[in-house]
Amino acid sequence: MKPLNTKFPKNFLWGGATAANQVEGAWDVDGKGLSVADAYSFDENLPKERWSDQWLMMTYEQLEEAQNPASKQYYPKRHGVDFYHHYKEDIALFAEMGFKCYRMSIAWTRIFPKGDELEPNEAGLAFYDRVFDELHKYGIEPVVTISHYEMPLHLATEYGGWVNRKLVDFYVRYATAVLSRYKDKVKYWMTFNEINSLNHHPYTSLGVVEENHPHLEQAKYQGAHHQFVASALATRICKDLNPAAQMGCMISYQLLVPYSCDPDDVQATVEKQRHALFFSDVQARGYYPAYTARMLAEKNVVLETQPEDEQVMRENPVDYVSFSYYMSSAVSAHPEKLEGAVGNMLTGGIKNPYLSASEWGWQVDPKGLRTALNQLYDRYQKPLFISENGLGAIDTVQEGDIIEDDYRISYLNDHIVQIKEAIKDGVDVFGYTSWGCIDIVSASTSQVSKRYGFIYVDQDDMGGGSKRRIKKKSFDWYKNVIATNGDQL
Ligand code: BGP
Repeated sequence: MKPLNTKFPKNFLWGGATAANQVEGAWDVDGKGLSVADAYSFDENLPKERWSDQWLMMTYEQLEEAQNPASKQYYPKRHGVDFYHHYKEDIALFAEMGFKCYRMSIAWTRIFPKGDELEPNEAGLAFYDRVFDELHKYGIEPVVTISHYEMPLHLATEYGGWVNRKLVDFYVRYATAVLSRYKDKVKYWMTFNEINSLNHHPYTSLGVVEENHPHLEQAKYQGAHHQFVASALATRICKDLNPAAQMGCMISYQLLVPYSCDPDDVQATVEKQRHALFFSDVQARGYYPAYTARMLAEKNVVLETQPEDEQVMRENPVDYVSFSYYMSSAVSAHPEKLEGAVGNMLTGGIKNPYLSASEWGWQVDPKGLRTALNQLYDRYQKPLFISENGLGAIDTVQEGDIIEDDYRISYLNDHIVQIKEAIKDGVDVFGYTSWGCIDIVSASTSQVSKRYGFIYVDQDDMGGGSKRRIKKKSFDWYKNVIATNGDQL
């Protein structure tokens, strides 16, 4: 029997997380092509409470316009916060906090600008060589997401995105290029970011433009099947190149709780949670779970598969399961009866009256993280990695560059306390990277003003500003958490 463990493991991977399209900027530098994230704007005239509902579905006209180099329309993500030119300074700040790891993604379009080229772009490969070397200079382990909402735009417009089976070949070509190039520099990989988020935004996840798919559910789950096959193939390549490397899957985990003890609410909750975990079920176990047939039949989806798919998936499950955790929400079987209780599109759930919410309506539930860790560990019996957790908030710079983000310290501290509880419960969790360790562009709202970082970046939502980096109060707080390995919370 495992002994009672009351502390974080000695080699616990404390760190922070970003994504290429949200942090790098340099959207058209050194041969990089346009990604779906580069052609993704936001409507700043939407009321603030709807900011999180801005996974805007691009139309083909907008996508065509975005590809026009003379495009005048503003795309916030193209700016990131210029990590591309500031990476040495930023990594030195991560090292000052004592990071053991840094979760990041490789921009597919720096390696294959359009996605269907035969040979990779050397300038792109060389950039990530420099980043990994800089991280290792400080003893920081890279944790790399191969695809994080930034697939080549050309694969969306020319091939229709992941619905097209050709995407498997293009992804495998890209994954092979980076897995072999960095096999001695990267030990921890993830195949796709939040592979289960296609229900929120098929465009950024699958390169699927809604207007072209009268049967959107079919497109989503056919695209997901192709991603499952691609993920299994990448896992096999990863292990062939370096048996010591670890390949993980990554899902968005939102704890769902029944709005009431009404059996209908309970069943609706179990079903919705299961459908979110369907994606990690497939990648962690290597096969379609028993409930798949009913789930797809109810969505009127019939998957097209190749004879070899089942064996490839079964032989190549991932080594670990990682997930993002921000919030929880309640589920009601009869939301129409709950006037005014419905959460925003991103949460999709019903507001839980026992919880507070962030300025973007994300309900804050630290104890839900302990529940999530136990649920996932019981389900998969595989090591877990928390690859995103953070509070998006409006930060204010006072006289003398003082930024008192005590609200962020409270949010993160409360969640880390619950990770420790889960460790006492016997859960094997080996790392935690808080989301947006430096202020970056928000995925759902495209704003920098939804700030997550320990490090403030002087940049506004339209890409203006000095890009100067400023340590917030949470910078030294997190430095101490890491230095004491989570003993002082
Ligand atoms: C997750 C994405 C991250 C990040 C995070 C915060 O879904 O994996 O890329 O964006 O959400 O959300 P947002 O940036 O929309 O505030």
